[in-house]
Amino acid sequence: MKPFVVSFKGREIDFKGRRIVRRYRDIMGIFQAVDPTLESENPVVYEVFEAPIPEAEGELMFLVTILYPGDVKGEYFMTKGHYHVVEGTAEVYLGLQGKGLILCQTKEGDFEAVEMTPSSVVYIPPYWAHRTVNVSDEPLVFFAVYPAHAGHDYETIEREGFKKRVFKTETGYVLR
Ligand code: M6P
Ligand code: ZN
Repeated sequence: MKPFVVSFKGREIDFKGRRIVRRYRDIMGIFQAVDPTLESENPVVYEVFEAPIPEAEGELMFLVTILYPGDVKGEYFMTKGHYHVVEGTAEVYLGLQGKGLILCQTKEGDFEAVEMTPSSVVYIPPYWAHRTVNVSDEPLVFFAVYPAHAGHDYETIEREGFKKRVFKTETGYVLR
C-alpha cells in the first residue's frame, strides 16, 4: 500500500472503503422499547464510512461515523456497541459535529460515560467496550481510529448490554 490522503467536507464523505448503514430495524433490539412508527419508516440510525485498510496487525483503521439525532420512546439513538475481539486494543475518537456520550465498560463491571463535542478527543483504553449515544438534536459526526486487526465483538454486548441507558429529559439527558 502507498501513502494516501482522503478528505471530506460536512457529510459528503468518500473514504473509498466500506460504507456500513444501520437502519432502525437492523438494531431495534438494542433499545428498551419498540417504536412502531420507526419500525414502519425504518430510518437510518447511523452510517460508517471506512477507509480501505487491510485488517492486519500494524495497520490502523480509520473511519467517520454519522449518528443521526432521534430517540426510541425517549431513549436516544445509539450504536450497537462492541468489545474488540483482540481485547488489548484501544481506540481514539475525535468529535466533529454534535454532542455525544460514549458509554464504556469492562467485563469486570467498571462503567464510565464521557462526553464528546467538536474537537474533543476521547481515548478508549484496551478492554473497554464502547457505545456512542447522540444526545444532541443534530447529526453526531466523529472520526475514529483503531488497530485494524482489532475486530468487533458484538455478541457480548447483545448478551449482557451496557450498565446504563441514556434518556431524553426536558433539561438534557439522564443515565438510568
Ligand atoms: C465507531 C468505531 C467503529 C464502529 C462504529 C459503529 O466509529 O468504533 O469501529 O463500527 O463506531 O459502532 P458499532 O460497530 O458498535 O455499531
Ligand atoms: Zn471499537
